[in-house]
Amino acid sequence: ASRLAGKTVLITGASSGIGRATAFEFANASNGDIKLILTARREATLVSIKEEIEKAYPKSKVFPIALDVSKLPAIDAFVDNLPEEAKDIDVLINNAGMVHGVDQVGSIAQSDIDIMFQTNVFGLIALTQKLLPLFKEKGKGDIVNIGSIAGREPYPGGAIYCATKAAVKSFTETLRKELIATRIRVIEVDPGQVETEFSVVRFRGDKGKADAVYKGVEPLIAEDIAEVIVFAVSRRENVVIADTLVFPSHQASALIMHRKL
Ligand code: NDP
Ligand code: 8X3
Repeated sequence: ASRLAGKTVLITGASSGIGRATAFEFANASNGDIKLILTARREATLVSIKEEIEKAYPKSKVFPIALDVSKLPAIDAFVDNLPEEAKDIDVLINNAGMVHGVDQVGSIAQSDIDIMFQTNVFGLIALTQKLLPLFKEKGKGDIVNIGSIAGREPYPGGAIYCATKAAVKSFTETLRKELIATRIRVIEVDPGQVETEFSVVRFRGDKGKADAVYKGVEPLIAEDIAEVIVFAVSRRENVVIADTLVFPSHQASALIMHRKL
């Protein structure tokens, strides 16, 4: 049987991009023998993903539940009110994240700073803290945090986003060290360039600007990262894929890209 058999997986930011693809990849890799709790702000989108997954994998059970991770009190309520059959979470995928703008220091709107930190850092920390007692009680569990090349190599125009991802990296490494005596695995996956709604959100819906990011390059697709996440979670219990940096072949750092124009 698959190492994923019967697991309950909670994915944040499952309405789009990497989170959505990860939901499908878990269903696929477990041959549907899985429970998926899918969260994001867009509940209707989650409901249609649930329908699609349960149709393709009739054994699977998907719980689409609205959660805005930037609203910290909502995180407590969300976990406390999980349906009984979804409470016993084995895997937490902290994927929800976003960027706003390319403004340089001195002209970054405070509201953008707040929303990036609240979503990418405070939400991730709060949800992790909320689920940790459960994992400790079970003596095992997987926590997968989605960082970024941006957390390793900050770039002009990315001060806040890069700082949020550096914070994720630091938090993740601390957690792994603190949990050394347990079977709780702390895993970080750092993508390079992936074409999702990420750039559309960065440029506040300006599709032209978002498309320009991927002009002349072949970015990763969300499924590429989903495969890495599911690979890491489906290793033997004693194997921790601690840290992974994933680029498309044209990319070698945050800013070094080979563009065919
Ligand atoms: P998408 O914009 O396609 O997906 C982001 C997801 O996060 C959506 O499902 C969105 O759902 C959710 N989200 C955003 N804000 C919130 C919130 N406040 N509460 C709950 N959910 C939220 O982008 P990606 O799939 O690319 O991004 C996923 C992760 O990957 C992010 O952490 C991002 O930083 C990281 N990443 C992306 C890279 C890329 O190049 N694309 C590279 C490196 C890292 P909804 O809007 O419904 O709430
Ligand atoms: C997203 C990658 O380089 O656009 O995390 O910040 S980058």
